[in-house]
Amino acid sequence: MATILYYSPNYIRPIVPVCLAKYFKTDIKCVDIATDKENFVRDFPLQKCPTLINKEKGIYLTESIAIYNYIIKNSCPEDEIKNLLGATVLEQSEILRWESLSVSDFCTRAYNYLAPLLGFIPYEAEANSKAKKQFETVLQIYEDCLRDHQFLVGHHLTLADLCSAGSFYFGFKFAFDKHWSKQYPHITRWYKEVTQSPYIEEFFMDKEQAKSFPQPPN
Ligand SMILES: N[C@@H](CCC(=O)N[C@@H](CS)C(=O)NCC(=O)O)C(=O)O
Repeated sequence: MATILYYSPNYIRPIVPVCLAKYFKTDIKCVDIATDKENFVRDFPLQKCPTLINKEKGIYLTESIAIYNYIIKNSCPEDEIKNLLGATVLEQSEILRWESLSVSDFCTRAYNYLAPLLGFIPYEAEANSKAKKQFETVLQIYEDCLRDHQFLVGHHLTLADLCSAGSFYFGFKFAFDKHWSKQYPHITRWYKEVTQSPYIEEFFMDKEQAKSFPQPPN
């Protein structure tokens, strides 16, 4: 029985785990939840992606960070594991910090601000203005770090960058236009560089930046 990594093309958190499973040529089978809904819903009552399962081997994982850890530690040589996950306790902790920020507060705040502008959920002016400020706070944390550093942790690409770039994808696809990039030049420079890395370039190579930022409904 193959190990299954459940994803959906509609969700961002599974983007990089799927890329890594492919990049490392693992035998993990990437399955779109829409094609295996019954098993997915039965095995994963939270119904969130990504998830990883192999009942025969006793593998049952939810939560992106756990799945990143499993894929990387099982799939690449020791020196590459150190590069991606950190060589020292401090590096490992800093990488985990960005992983967690990017799959939790970043995603939540991006959704709260952008989803009403994109018509995914109802728009309410006061709530959206508050959501905008909250999202800008997390964006500024990235911009400030990347103003002084090429990558989020240390001097080379780590999982902090890959995981964070995955979370930025919907923003760049639906909202972060050229005007936005002028406000956030360091995030934009970093995003271009990280999404061209061999680990994830296959997914990102044909993806274009948003042409305009969505505006509140009239
Ligand atoms: N804490 C989980 C969150 C997973 C999550 O919320 N995934 C989204 C896709 S990016 C999802 O499955 N959403 C479906 C839903 O909320 O119904 C993780 O880090 O993996």
